[in-house]
Parts: sequence; C-alpha cells; structure tokens
Amino acid sequence: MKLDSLTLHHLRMPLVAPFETSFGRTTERECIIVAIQSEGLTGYGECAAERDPGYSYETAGTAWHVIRDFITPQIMGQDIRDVHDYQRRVETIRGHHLAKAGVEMALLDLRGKKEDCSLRSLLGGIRDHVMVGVSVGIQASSAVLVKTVGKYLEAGYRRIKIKIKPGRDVNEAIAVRKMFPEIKLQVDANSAYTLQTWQVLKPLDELDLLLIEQPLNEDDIWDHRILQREFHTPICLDESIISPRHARYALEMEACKSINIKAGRVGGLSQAVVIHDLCRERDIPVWCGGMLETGVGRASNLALASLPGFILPGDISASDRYYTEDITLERFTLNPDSTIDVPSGPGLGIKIDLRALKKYTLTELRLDARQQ
Ligand code: OSB
Ligand code: MG
Repeated sequence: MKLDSLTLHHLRMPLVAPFETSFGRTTERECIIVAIQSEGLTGYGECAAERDPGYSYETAGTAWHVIRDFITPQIMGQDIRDVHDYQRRVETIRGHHLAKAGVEMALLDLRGKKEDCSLRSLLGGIRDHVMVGVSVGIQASSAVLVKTVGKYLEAGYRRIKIKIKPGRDVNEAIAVRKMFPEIKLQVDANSAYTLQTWQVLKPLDELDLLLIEQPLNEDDIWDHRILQREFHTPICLDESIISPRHARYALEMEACKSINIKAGRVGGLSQAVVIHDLCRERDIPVWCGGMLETGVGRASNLALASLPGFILPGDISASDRYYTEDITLERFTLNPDSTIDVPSGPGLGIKIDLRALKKYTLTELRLDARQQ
C-alpha cells in the first residue's frame, strides 16, 4: 500500500454534558483525526489523546508533534505491507501509543476499503452487535448521580459504570446500588488511590460489583496484585496495561481478573488483538474501553469488541450520549437489548461528514510524500 499523503485535523467538539473523572473535567473534547490518502482512497483514524495529560501523558499537542515529526517520515511515500510492517517502523519511537494507534487505525481503514473488507473481519470479529454500557462521570451529588443513572437505565443501558475519586466513592456506589439492586454495576477510580489510602474502598466488596477499575497508579501493577488479594470483587486494569507485555505481567502476577482493552492505550488495534488473544488463552474476560470517541473511534471500538473474548459489556455508548453533532454521517444507536450494531461496510464502515469535520477543526496540516 503506497501512501501519498497524510492530513492531520486537530478537533474540538462540545460534549452533550461535562464528563468528570478523578483527574479532571472535560466539557469540550479534543482529539486528532488522521486521514491517509493512498491510490485515490482515504483512510481515517482517531487519535484519542486529550487536551490535557490527565488520563495519559500524551496530549493532542504531543500526538500532533509525534505524528508529524516522527511517525509520518517513517511511512510517507513508502509501501506499507501490513500493520506488522507499520508497527516495526514505529518501534524506534518510544511510547506515544495514542499517536501510533491513530495512524494504525487509518491504515486499517484504508486496507479494508482497498480489499472491500470490514474492519471487523480484518480483526477476526465474530459478532454483528456487541453488549454495551455507559460510563457515568462524577456528578454534583450522589442524589444527582442516582438520577443520572436512572436516566441511562431508562434509555436502555443495562450496565452502568460510575467514576469515583477520594471522598466521592463508597457513598456514591451505595446510593446507586440501593436504588437499583439488580443492575450490572462497576466503578472506575482512574488511579486515584494508593496502597496507603485504598482501605476506604473496602465496603465496595459488599456491593456485588462486576469489577473495580484501576484503583492504583499506572505503574503500580505489583501493588494491584497486593490489592486484588484484599478484594473478592475482580480488579480490572485500564491505565496499567500499555502493551501485550504489560498484560502478561499483570496476568502472571495475578494483579487483576479482567482487562479494559483500549486500542489507543496499547499502541493500536493490532496490539489490542494480541492482548485479547493472551487473555482468551487464560480465560480472562476482557471488555472494550472508550475515550469519548467521535464516530470514527466508535466504529473502531465496535469492531474490536466483536472479537470472541470481549464477553463483558464495553464502554461504547450511543452517539447521542456524547455529541449532538458528530463527524460521521452515521449515528450509532442503542438497541433495546443494550447492544450496538457493529459496522459491516469496508474498513471502519463509516462516512465522514466533511462539513462537520471542517466545523470542529482547529488546525489542519497536510503532509505530502514529496515533502518527506
Ligand atoms: O478511564 O475508561 C476511562 C474516558 C476518557 C478517558 C478514560 C476513560 C473514559 C471513560 C469514558 O470512562 C468511556 C466512554 O464512554 O467513552
Ligand atoms: Mg478507565
């Protein structure tokens, strides 16, 4: 596949409601959309790096720099055979997984379009619709949280995740569990606790939660092992798993009983599939995480979640949970059984709304093969 040019779009899109986690509050989401042109076709990818280095050290700014100055020169004007070829070329760039993943997604969309094959098939997906849930940010009070959760349940979501942080944890979870005794419920701390402060979370173990996501720091895989021994509830790792190697470490250490797989965090869909396979061999259930993606990243998440090992509901909600206007012509909707259909068209199976893309683009940069 000979690559002719690559265009970067730095986007800022208003969320339907602010999204608050232990690391901050987002009202307008930023990301980088990557468009790769090759032999008359265009492949799109979404780099989920946010404005601030809260969830990850990467930001939209660092991703722009790394894609423009380091990734693009490795691939532009070149014949890229497949994702393994791509991964080999970017191997010398340390870290910056969100940046690498955004470009890989565009390459896979291109390949699917060239071969008239859906991303789902390219990845080895087996489902045409996937179980989903909703990730609810920290609300003004536990009463507001209970109301917000009720609204999502009414909309048809059958799995709820609530964000927690010190001072806003056990009480929130108890309030939701009391009002909705039967629902599938889980919590996500986004690294807000330590081995010194985790004890306050102990009552969570009595709430019949599906899992407790990333209570400790990104580089605390060993400490998560210590914590998992204190809880019956499965610990699930998100931030800590940045590669197939880290997944293996966590599983060998018994630091968790589940992994939230995000293609961005692990350097691309190809790496996400490797982690999926590793977990499947060991009967470790995985699920697909989200990062408030546009329709581009959402299509990719749906394709990934269609692999057989994704047996827990993913953080992939309907488009209207995030944006009143999206950059894809398709809008993803929730089916009555709390599933969303996996796109079946070539590549990501979506069409870009070029007018909306332009509307939300802060900066655009085209890099041609000749300039490299
Ligand atoms: O920790 O899973 C997370 C959003 C941004 C960054 C990190 C996380 C999240 C979410 C939202 O929980 C998931 C979604 O609905 O996209
Ligand atoms: Mg998380």
